[in-house]
Amino acid sequence: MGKKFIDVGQELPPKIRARHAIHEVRPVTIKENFASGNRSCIGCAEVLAVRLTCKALGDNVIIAMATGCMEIVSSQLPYTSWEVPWIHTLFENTAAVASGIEAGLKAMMRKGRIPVQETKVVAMAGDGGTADIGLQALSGALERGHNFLYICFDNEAYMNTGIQRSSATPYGASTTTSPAGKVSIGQITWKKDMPAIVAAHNIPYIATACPSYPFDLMDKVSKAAAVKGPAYVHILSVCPVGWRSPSELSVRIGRLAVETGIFPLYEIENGKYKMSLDLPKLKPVYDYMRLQGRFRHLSEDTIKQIQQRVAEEYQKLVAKAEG
Ligand SMILES: Cc1ncc(C[n+]2csc(CCOP(=O)(O)OP(=O)(O)O)c2C)c(N)n1
Ligand SMILES: [Mg+2]
Repeated sequence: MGKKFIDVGQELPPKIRARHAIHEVRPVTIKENFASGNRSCIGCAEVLAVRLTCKALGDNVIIAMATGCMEIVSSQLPYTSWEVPWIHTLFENTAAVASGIEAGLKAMMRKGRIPVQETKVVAMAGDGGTADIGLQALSGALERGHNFLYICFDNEAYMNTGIQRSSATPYGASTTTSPAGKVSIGQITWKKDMPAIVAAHNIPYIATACPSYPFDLMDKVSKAAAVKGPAYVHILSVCPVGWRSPSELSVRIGRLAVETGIFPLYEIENGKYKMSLDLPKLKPVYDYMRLQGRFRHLSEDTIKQIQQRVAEEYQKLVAKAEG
């Protein structure tokens, strides 16, 4: 609960007023709005990301969620993990549904049918739902300038349907539809740069995050939710099943993704890039890749090629932040 969620003319309970006074910037709720007892896999970093996200969002939200792992694990009838209003959407229309909810709320407030309030509409989807099938709905919603937050939980493949590649799967990763073997190294395309695509829409706020850096993640979600207009947060979510990694290493692997420069943490605020961490020297990508079975087959040469690309992309990003 925080400033941005306060209803106009509505008196807050004293406890929340006190908390609000302390947390001017990051009004994180202590309540769990994503309940435990869901069906996520052991070591799932995505469910951790959703939990942290919900803490940062507070109570006054409406969530539209695409089909994908998080919807599957949280909404098996007759149970639900959601303590806030939540609607399941299709793969292709999450951002369109969020747009409709936001426009509907606005119209109802204008007509005096509901009190004026700052309910935040949040769309959530996986990498398949964002970078592939839901891309046009997302682009449309960003371009129309809806007041909503879109969060991509990126586990780098279509995981709930059996580890099929998406356009966010990294180069060289073996998946069931890009299997490594005699004729292929696995995924032969480079990961689609979703934050850059979103940045091309010139929206006020974009950030990347990872649950291995929980406070950074919550700060960014909280900041994004406070934006008046479209905001986008892209969250890398380690998937031990799909990445063939030990479940107890998910947090460490997420940290390595950041420390190697493979998944840099940064923000773009009104067009201005800002790196979230000062990393004087990147760790070798091998440190990250060796812990994951999906890269096990890669040759030294391919890893070198990936290392070079990662270093180049990271430098480009740092140059944008410095420029
Ligand atoms: C148009 C359409 N195609 C295919 C499916 C089947 N489907 C449901 S979820 C899913 C994969 C989701 O991948 P992603 O968005 O990355 O989420 P994850 O499961 O990895 O969390 C697929 C292919 C569908 N529901 N709708
Ligand atoms: Mg996915």
